[in-house]
Formats: sequence, structure tokens, C-alpha cells
Amino acid sequence: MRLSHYFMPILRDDPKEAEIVSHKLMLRCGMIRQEAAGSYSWLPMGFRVLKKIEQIVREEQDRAGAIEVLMPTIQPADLWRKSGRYDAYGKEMLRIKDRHDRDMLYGPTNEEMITDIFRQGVQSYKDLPRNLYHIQWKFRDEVRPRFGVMRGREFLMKDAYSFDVSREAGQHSYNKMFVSYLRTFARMGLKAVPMRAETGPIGGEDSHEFLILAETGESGVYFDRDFFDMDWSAFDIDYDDVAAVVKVVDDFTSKYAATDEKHDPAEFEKRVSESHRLAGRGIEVGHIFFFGTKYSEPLGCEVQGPDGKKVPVHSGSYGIGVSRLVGGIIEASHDAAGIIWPEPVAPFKVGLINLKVGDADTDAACLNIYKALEGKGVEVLYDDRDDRPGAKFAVMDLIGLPYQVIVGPRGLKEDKIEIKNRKTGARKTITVQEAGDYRNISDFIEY
Ligand code: P5A
Repeated sequence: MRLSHYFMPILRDDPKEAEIVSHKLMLRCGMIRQEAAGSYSWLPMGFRVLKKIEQIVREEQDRAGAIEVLMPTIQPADLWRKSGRYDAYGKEMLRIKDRHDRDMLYGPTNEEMITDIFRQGVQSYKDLPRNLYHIQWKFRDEVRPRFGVMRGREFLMKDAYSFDVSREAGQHSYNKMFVSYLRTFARMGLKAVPMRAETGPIGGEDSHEFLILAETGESGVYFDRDFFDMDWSAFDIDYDDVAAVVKVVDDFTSKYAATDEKHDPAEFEKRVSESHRLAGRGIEVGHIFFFGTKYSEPLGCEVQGPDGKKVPVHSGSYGIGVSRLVGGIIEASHDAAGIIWPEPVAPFKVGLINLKVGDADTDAACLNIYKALEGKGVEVLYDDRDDRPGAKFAVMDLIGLPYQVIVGPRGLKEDKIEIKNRKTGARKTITVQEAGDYRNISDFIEY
């Protein structure tokens, strides 16, 4: 993509309305625009990151055996009356009437609808277990939408729903999602610590939140510093291997970690030695719930069991804040100059900086590099605008692409181009010959 053709409305100064760094940076980089309190348009840079995150979430859900569907954003109220949540949800639910005066609502979550879909589609225990998920916009009329996409009113969520014939089978479905969440967040460069949590309006018997640590997080957290020494990448397990899945869950739940709602100071002191006790703040990027039969009983979701008798299914639901993650990743990965995107979610991998647009040699070299990178499938944003080098460097650092390729007439005279790693700041110089007349430039990018 050529920057001269792109839409990336950069703000020079910090926007006054933003209180936290991720919100400031998202506005400054032209990733989002506020349309109403807690409601945002996703501009091209923001949209690319959102899609990358969504895709990682999708791949890991699929890997764990969940099946993707898509339910509407606007739901009829009837199902919610049956579950008893229509009144219980209170003012957070956006209620709408259609032209026939029927009560509708903009879904804050989908337990009722998916349970009804499932009820109609499945009769026998032989059809279980199943886990259905979708990635869909939600609306919650939050009292205090704030921090940009972190606490929005309209936000993108991945929500999965598992259905099992017994409590034991349901526990395995829960555990699979637990492990898949560790994997999902790890792929985005995040350590999301699972913590026992309150279930709130979603309800249920058991629940864990996944929190990334950040000073600006909305939840107080208390945890064992041993979490920092855990292996956050070794979850390459067979999801059908019940014992292996249990082992990962046990490892991660054996250490103390709780949000302030569930924190028990006496237990914390008993279980964690003083030097290992940490308190801080966290951003909730995922939340999983085990319901037992809370939703299946009132909604009549039963299957024929092995003995021919009808049994209510055991269900769970599993949420990831896809749009919140965009802000969360920035909170976890930035410096004074701007964002530092972890490669898997970066909007582009490389920023190509032309230091002297209009200089024939520099333009030709940049074009060669641009084509060579695109030809190898490397996503590149080419700054081909006529601007000062200083301003170009600042913008590239601000938008945080993992690598910068810097090309100017002075370097080219010596046959050299420069590559900078945004995260480490390390620079290396390569010659045009080394890069095979630019054809192999992509081989030199990662370091
Ligand atoms: C689980 C899936 C649920 O809604 N029902 C379906 C369950 N859980 S939850 O904890 O309420 O939300 C899941 C995740 O969504 C994100 N989230 C938000 N993101 C941005 N703005 C909001 N206002 C907001 N509310 C929830 C969080 O990441 C949460 O973990």
C-alpha cells in the first residue's frame, strides 16, 4: 500500500478526550473515529489490526473443535423472557421496537439464541459434544463507556457456547476453551493470566477471566509472581486428550490469581510467600463460564440420553473481547514514540520510507523494494509522500510497524539501505547486491 493513496488521518497532538495511552495512540494513528459515546468507526489501519486479531481467534477456536456460525445482532425479546434475563439485564440492554410493535433488542450476548438454535438442531446425546461460536458485534449500554475501544458500547466479541451430555463432559469442553485461550493470547504476544472471577449478569457456576497486566486496567488483580516463569507457549496438545488438557488447566489454576472481586487476602497470604505476592491492575480480554443447566432447563434444551430418557444439556459460554484486544495489545506494547505491534497482529509488517521523493534513484530503489516485498507476500506500507525525513520517521515510529526499510540518496550512493527493528531499535545496513538487487530483500527483514 502506498501511503500517498491510503487513508490514515494522523493527528499531530494528543487528543484531549483520551485518558489512556492506547486510546490516545489509536486516535493519533487514525485507527478509529468516535461516532457516539463508546461507538467507533474502524478506519483502515484499525480495521486491519481488528481483522488480524479476529483471524487468530478464529483459527484457535477452530483448532479446539469449535464451529463457526453467525447470528444476527438484533434479537427478538421472547427468548430472553423465557430465560428470565429480559428484565434482569436492566438498562445495559438496548431495547428496540419494530414496526409491528414487537420487542427486539440489540444483543449484548447470545446464550438464549444459541441454546434455542441448538435445541432445534439436536435430539440425541450422540450429537454431543458441540461447541458453536460466532464473532459478532454486541451492544451494551454501559454506564461509563471509556478508554476508547476498551469499554465500548458497541464492541466486537467472539462468543462460543458448548453443549454436553454430562457435567463431566461439560468440564472438558470448558477446559479445552481454557487452554485455547492461553494459546490465542500467546499468539498475539500476550500473557493473559487466568483468574477466578465473578459471573455477573451472565451467571453460572464456575468462571475464569483472562487478564493482561497493565496499569490502566479496570480490575485490581492479585497473583503469584510464578506466573512470569511459566511456559506460555507449550500448549501444543491434543484437545481430545482429556488428561493433557486437565494438566495445563491444573498448572495454571494451581497458582493464586484473583481479581479484586474474588480476592481473599487470607488465602493469598497462606498460599503465596511474601516475596511472590504481586498486586496490580489488569485488562479483561476473555471470560469463560460454566453453566451446568442454567440456560438449558428454562429454554427446554434437552437431548435423549443413552438410557432413552431426556436429559438437560450442560452448557458453557466463552467470550473474547476482540475489539478490546486492539487497545489491550497497545497498552502492553508501546513506548514514548508510539505503538510497537507484535508481528502477528501488525497492520503491515514493513514500513518503507523514501527519504527523497522525486530523486530518481531513490524512487526507483523504493519501487523495486516495494515490488519485491509485495511479490513475496510481505505486507508493506510505502511512505511515498513528499515530506521531511524527520516527520516520516516520527510517523513510522508512531504507527509501530515491526520493521522499517529506510532508503535515501546518501545511502544509495554507497549502495546501502537501512533496516530498523521498531521494537529493539536495532538497525542494520545491507548492500543492494546482498539483497540480490532488492529481489531478496525479504530475507533480511527479520532479525
Ligand atoms: C461469554 C460469551 C459474556 O458475555 N457470554 C458470551 C459471555 N462474557 S463477558 O465477560 O461479559 O464478555 C466477554 C468479553 O467481552 C469483552 N467485553 C467488552 N469489550 C469492550 N467493551 C465492552 N463494553 C465489553 N464488555 C465485555 C471482554 O473482553 C469480556 O471478557
